[in-house]
Order: sequence, then C-alpha cells, then structure tokens
Amino acid sequence: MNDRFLRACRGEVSDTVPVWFMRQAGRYQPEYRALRQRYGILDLVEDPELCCQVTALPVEQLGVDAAILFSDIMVPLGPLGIDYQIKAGIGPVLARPLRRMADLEALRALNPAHDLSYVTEAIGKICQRLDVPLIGFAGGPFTLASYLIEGGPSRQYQETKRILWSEPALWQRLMEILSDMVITYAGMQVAAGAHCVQLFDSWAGSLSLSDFQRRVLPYLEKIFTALAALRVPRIYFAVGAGHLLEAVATLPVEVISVDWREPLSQVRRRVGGKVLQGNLDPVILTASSSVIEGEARAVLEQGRGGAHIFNLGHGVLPTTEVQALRHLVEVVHQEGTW
Ligand code: 1CP
Repeated sequence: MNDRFLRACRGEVSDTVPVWFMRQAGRYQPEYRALRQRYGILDLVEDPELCCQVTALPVEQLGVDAAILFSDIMVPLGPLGIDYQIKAGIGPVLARPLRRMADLEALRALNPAHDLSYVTEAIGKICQRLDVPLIGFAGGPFTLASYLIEGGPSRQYQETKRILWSEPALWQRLMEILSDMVITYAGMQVAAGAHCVQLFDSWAGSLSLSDFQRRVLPYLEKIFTALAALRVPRIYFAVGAGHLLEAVATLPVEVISVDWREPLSQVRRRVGGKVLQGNLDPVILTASSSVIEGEARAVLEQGRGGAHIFNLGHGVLPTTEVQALRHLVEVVHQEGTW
C-alpha cells in the first residue's frame, strides 16, 4: 500500500508530502454529475458498489495518497431517528429541528450490529479495490448540533448558541448523545477497515474561545480519548478556527487540519508537535495554473519544519476543473520532497 499519508500522520517523513482533498468526490467531476442525474446523494451512500465507485474515482483520477469514504456527516443520524434530506444546492434539511429535551429523549442510540451495514460493506469493497489508505469520518458534535437545532445550514447559529448559553442541561445531553454516536460510528468504520478518522467540525470556528473551551472542547476530548483505543491516526478539522488553535492543540489528536487564513509556519509555532494538514484556499484552484503552482509551492514551503499533509483549507468547489487538481497533485509530489 502507498503509506505516505499514514506515515505523515505518525509524524514520519517519507519520499514526498502526501496529498488528498476534502470533498475530493463531488460535483466538479463529470462522472459524479452523471451519477447524480440517476441517483440521489443518499442512494450513492447507501449502495456499497456505487459508494465504492464514487470513493475510488478521485483516487484513480487524481493520484491522491488517501481515499475518503463517500458519505455525509448526517448519515449516522438517520438510525438515531432523525428525519432529514440532503437538498441539492442547500445541504442537510430536517423535517423537525430538535429544540427540546423531549426531542432528545425520543432518539435511539446507534447500534453498530444493525445500523449502517452498507457502510461496513462499502468500506470492505473500497479497501479491496484501492492501494491507498481509507479515511473514515464523522461530524464534530457542535457542527452536527447546528444542523439538528437550526434544521439546516445556518449563518449565525442563533438557536444553537441560544441553547448552548441558556439551556445547559439540554446542550449537555445533546453533546453526550452526539459524542457517543461519533465514538460508535468511528469505531464501526475502523473495524470495517478504515485506516484513519477525521472529525469534520466545520462550524466550530463560529464560537468564541471561551464558549468553545467550556461547551465543546470537553466533548471533543472525550471523543478523541475514546478513539485512541482504535489505534489509528485522528484528525480534527474546523474552518475559521485560528483563534481556537491553542485549545485544539490540547486534544489527543495526531493531526490538526487548518484553513488558509494563517500560514502553516505560524500555525506550527502555536500547536507544538502536531502534524499539520492543509491549507491551500480552494478558490485558488479556479485561477491559472501558474498561480496554482506558485501558491502550492508557498504552502509546501510554509509546511516544512515538521510532518505535513497537503490539503485544501476547505472542500473542493464544484467550479474546479479536474485538470487543476491533477496538476496540483503533481506539483505537490514533485516539490514536496525532503
Ligand atoms: O451531490 C450533492 O448534492 C453534492 C453535495 C454534497 C456532497 C458531495 C453533500 C451535501 N455532501 C456530500 C458528501 C460529503 N459530505 C463528503 C464526501 C467525501 C469527500 O470528501 O469526498 C464529506 C466528507 C461530507 C462532510 C460534510 N457534510 C461536512 C463537513 C465538511 C465540510 O465541507 O465542511 C458538512 C458541513 C456537511 C453538510 C453538507 N452536506 C451537503 C452540503 C452541501 C453540506 C454543507 C451545507 C452547509 O453549507 O451548511
């Protein structure tokens, strides 16, 4: 197996810097768009053969050093009793947002023996097909809570923050339910063959440092401490979370994934011995190839001084050309040598 990615996660240096992309499967690919004409996104997730195909496509097409399971952070919430859809151009939308203790009491726990067997089956197929590591993932508890409470994508997270501040018992119960789910779900993915787990806590950066520390960090601590037993690398990712870095660095994770707002050299000074993942601005991929090349070199340069996994600061945008990503992978592999 190509183990550049896993070696970098462990802080080891190999022949070159490994690279993969968040949302490396998606609408920027003509093949993905063609599949989406025939199937809904959850049909692709729930059919192990299609899921394997969609997961493998960017690996085979771009030459990246890791695969990420094609799924969504909402998927493990279905078996808990959450009624949601993923609407095109919007994202997850709930039939009924959760706002009261009674809503939480009605939820079930994730049962790995019965729920989501299609995930286990898909991971088996993917591991057979690919010779790169597979990243399993889950949503972070704050990010998941924001969808559950707001009922869909949000700008201000008003209701979520109201509950976080004004209804501590409700917030605590929801964080406990989501943390337990994440631990079970990540365990399931690793048992099925995933080589690493990334927590996507995309919207945690909307919190102040003190709210993050008091109301979210303890649950992240609990999750990552439990995940240590899986003996696979753990990655934490949040967007616009530069102000949280020192707090994030206290978590028992091997890798911190950061967005483009701060150079990796500066991030490294703030987080000590963690491996860094990132951090090209995804919008740069819509610029000319010489701009992309220059910016990629700058990210590689700033990443030196410790183990680095090249990635974008957030997901690939649908307007990105396949060729731009392919070129970027080549540049990273050529210029990332030690
Ligand atoms: O076909 C479509 O409808 C395209 C949109 C799409 C895709 C490709 C959604 C709806 N989800 C996905 C797959 C997905 N979601 C992956 C696939 C694996 C890969 O990276 O290739 C992953 C890792 C996710 C995780 C996810 N879902 C996150 C965290 C990462 C991030 O981008 O911040 C979040 C916030 C979601 C919620 C979600 N699902 C879909 C959308 C458009 C959104 C975001 C909505 C919002 O802006 O709040």
